[in-house]
Amino acid sequence: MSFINYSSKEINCKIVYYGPGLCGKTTNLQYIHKRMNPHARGKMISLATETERTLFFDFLPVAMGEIRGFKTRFHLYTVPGQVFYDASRRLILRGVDGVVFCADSQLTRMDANVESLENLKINLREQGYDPDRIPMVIQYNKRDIEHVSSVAELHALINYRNVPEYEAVATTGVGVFETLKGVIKLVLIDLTRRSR
Ligand SMILES: Nc1nc2c(ncn2[C@@H]2O[C@H](COP(=O)(O)OP(=O)(O)OP(=O)(O)O)[C@@H](O)[C@H]2O)c(=O)[nH]1
Ligand SMILES: [Mg+2]
Repeated sequence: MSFINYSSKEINCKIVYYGPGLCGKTTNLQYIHKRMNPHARGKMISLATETERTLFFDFLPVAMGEIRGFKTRFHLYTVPGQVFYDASRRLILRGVDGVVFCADSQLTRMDANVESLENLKINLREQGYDPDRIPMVIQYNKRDIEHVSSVAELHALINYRNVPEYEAVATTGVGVFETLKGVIKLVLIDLTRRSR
């Protein structure tokens, strides 16, 4: 739930990167952390296993300038994609304002993408959200790999809401900030609509 503090003139929003294991969620945050002005971002916190799989979450706070005199801060989280960490995913979704669904473009990961999307819908509903209305963008990551599905195929498989979609190579940063800006835009539109 976005938090507006009128006395300190701050808006805080929570964005969650969701998607199957190894699709590149943590890599997105690492790239944002690396490329953002240190004044505009806080520390990145990663709770990972020894093999770098996300164990609980990654967290990165970023500042995005002012809107009508209010400082805007976005708290970026990733969930652990591995199927058995579902309780953690549910917890991390609490209070979410916007979702980046990160899909793995590799042909071998299509079932995992669909499974993760279904899991997202279930967990959003459980938290009282309508999965068809929450601000969301989709990222088709790993476009640099050889055996990938076409964007049209991915769109047909995943993007049933026809939300903004971005091709990405998170390791080199292609599409990473476009994705972030896309979800922030939707979150702010939603915030304006709700506070009217
Ligand atoms: N070739 C290629 N590799 C990528 C890309 N994005 C991420 N990777 C690699 O994929 C692996 C998994 O990336 P992570 O960011 O840890 O994946 P994750 O979604 O956070 O995985 P979990 O924490 O287990 O859910 C790492 O070795 C990354 O370097 C990409 O666009 N292209
Ligand atoms: Mg991770």
